[in-house]
Parts: sequence; C-alpha cells; structure tokens
Amino acid sequence: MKTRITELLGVQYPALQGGMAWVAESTLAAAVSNAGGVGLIAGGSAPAEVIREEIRKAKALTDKPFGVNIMLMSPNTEELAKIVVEEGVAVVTTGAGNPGKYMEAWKAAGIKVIPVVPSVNLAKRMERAGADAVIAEGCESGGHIGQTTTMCLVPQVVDAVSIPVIAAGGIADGRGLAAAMMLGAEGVQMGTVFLASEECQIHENYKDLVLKAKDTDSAVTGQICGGAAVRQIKNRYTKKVIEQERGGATFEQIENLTIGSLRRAVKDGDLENGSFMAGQIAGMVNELRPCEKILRDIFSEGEELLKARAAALGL
Ligand code: TUI
Repeated sequence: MKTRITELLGVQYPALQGGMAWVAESTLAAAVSNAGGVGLIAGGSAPAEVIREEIRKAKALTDKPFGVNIMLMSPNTEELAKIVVEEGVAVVTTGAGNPGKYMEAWKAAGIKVIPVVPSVNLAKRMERAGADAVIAEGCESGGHIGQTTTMCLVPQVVDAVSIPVIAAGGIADGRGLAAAMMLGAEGVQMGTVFLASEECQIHENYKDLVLKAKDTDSAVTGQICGGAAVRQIKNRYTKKVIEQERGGATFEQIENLTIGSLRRAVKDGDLENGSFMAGQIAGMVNELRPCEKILRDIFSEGEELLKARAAALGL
C-alpha cells in the first residue's frame, strides 16, 4: 500500500503508533519502526533528559525512522521541542494543543511535523502553519479526546486540507484500516492495539484489562469540570471521578484524584486507583502479538478487503 504518508516518511506501512504518555518508550517505538510502521516515544511522562536517553536507546534499536510525541500540556514542552531538534528525530507528532510556535524550528531541522487534531478548524490552522500531515483523531480513542467520531471527523478534515490525513480512533484491524482509507485517509495511527503487544512495557494488569475489555467497558472523565476529557477502561477510579464530577466537585478536587493516575496504571497496575487509558476498540483486541505480526495482520487483511469488497457487493 503506497500513499503520500509512506512516501513522506519512507516506511513500508502508512501506520503510526499512538504517542501514549507513560506507555510509549524506546522498546515499543523501535519494535513498531522495525515492523515497518512509525514508532513514537511519548515525551510527556518523564523529565526531558530521560526522553533524550529514550531517543538514543531507540536509535540503537532501529535504523528505521521513528518519532517523538509531544503532549503540549506537559510542563517540559519547551525543553523537548529543543531536544527533538538536537537529536535529529525524524518525526514529531503533537497532542493536546496547538504546536504553531515550534513549527518553524522543527521544519528548519527537517523534522516531519504531524499534529493530532480533533477538529476541522485546527486541521486548517496546522496546514497553514506548515504541518506535513495531520492526524484526525476521533473520540473513540483512548486518552485525551475531542468530541467528534472518527467516521465523521476524517472525511471532513480530508475535505478541508490538501496535506495527507492520518485517521485515528477505533482502528485495530484490517476492516478499520480499509474503512479509514475509504474515508480519504492516507494512513492510520493506532494506540490500543499496541498496548496488547509483546514489546509494550506496561504492567501485566493493564494488558489483561485491554485483552478482556468489552465494547462498552470504557468511560470518559473530565467532561463536566472543564478539565481534559479522557477515555479509559471503567474501574473504581473512573466511578469515583465521575461521581465527584456529577456531585459538583471543584477542579482542584478532581485534580487531586486524577494526578498520578496514569502512572499508577502503567507502572503499578493499580486496578483500583489507576487510569487505564484505552480506546473503544479494546473490545476487539483479544490477542497478544508481537508488533510485527500486528502490522502484518492488519495490512494483509485491509489490503484484501480493499481489493475484494466491490466485487463482494456485486459492484
Ligand atoms: O493528546 C492526546 N491524547 C492523550 S494526551 C494524554 S496525557 C493526559 N493525561 C491526563 C489529562 C490530559 C492528558 C493522554 N492521551 N491525543 C491528541 C489530542 N489532541 N486529543 C485532543 C487533542 C487536542 C485538543 C484540543 C488538540 C488540540 C486542541 O486544541 C488546541 C487549540 O489551541 O485549539
């Protein structure tokens, strides 16, 4: 499968791994890149110098292009913005904000810049600011989400910009890949399916939750108190946060509950107090595989579907 994304990034598959905070470190990123996709190291979850070390570890593990995801709400953004230039990272994806002010420096360094956008408006602004592509991320995704579904967001973003669009949110098999391509996307970004990969370094409890999740097992917090909307697997933690939000808790009270909750999930496997971020597609992710098999399965199924579907429908 060849698209402007395989061309732009020089990769076999037009597939990016989501820049999952606390989760995405050098082992996972290098595994995805070695498998023919684009692995990402999450920038937001550690001091900037630790991320520099992760970048160097990934360089030792792969000679393929990989990237860094910069979560723009994180306090080390300024520092990380410089580190990706100094380390000559191939790709930067951004989330949770507008990366406009860093764009010039990144482009001058030859970095391919691909912001995540939850809306047509931000997609247009990112194109004007010089982005190489955008990731249109629907609210089926895990973690911090916007309001629009992948099915509705992707074609509207495709119509609004000329740069290539990567679809994200709810994609974990060949059917999702084929659907994204039919919506006009030229690539996919996937997170949840890589949580259930052999190379992913999260606590076993986290992997088990993803593997066992059903279609309706995620909940969105942060929709009432003006904080960030976050999708994660339902547990005692989400019940408590949502109860407090509905009961009129202040922003500070909610923050006290949520602070450190992702770390508790990823590192401690704390089933009671952790925020196990995952997308709605977790219900369909039932198998632990190496990254190489994940991408091979998705692309062989997707390519077959794209070739055979019209005939199967009698067209
Ligand atoms: O960023 C993500 N997903 C994330 S970040 C994260 S860490 C976190 N933990 C707790 C609370 C909040 C974050 C976990 N998952 N996805 C990309 C994404 N970007 N989703 C939504 C957005 C977004 C939202 C608003 C991007 C831009 C934006 O507006 C910018 C503007 O200035 O208009």
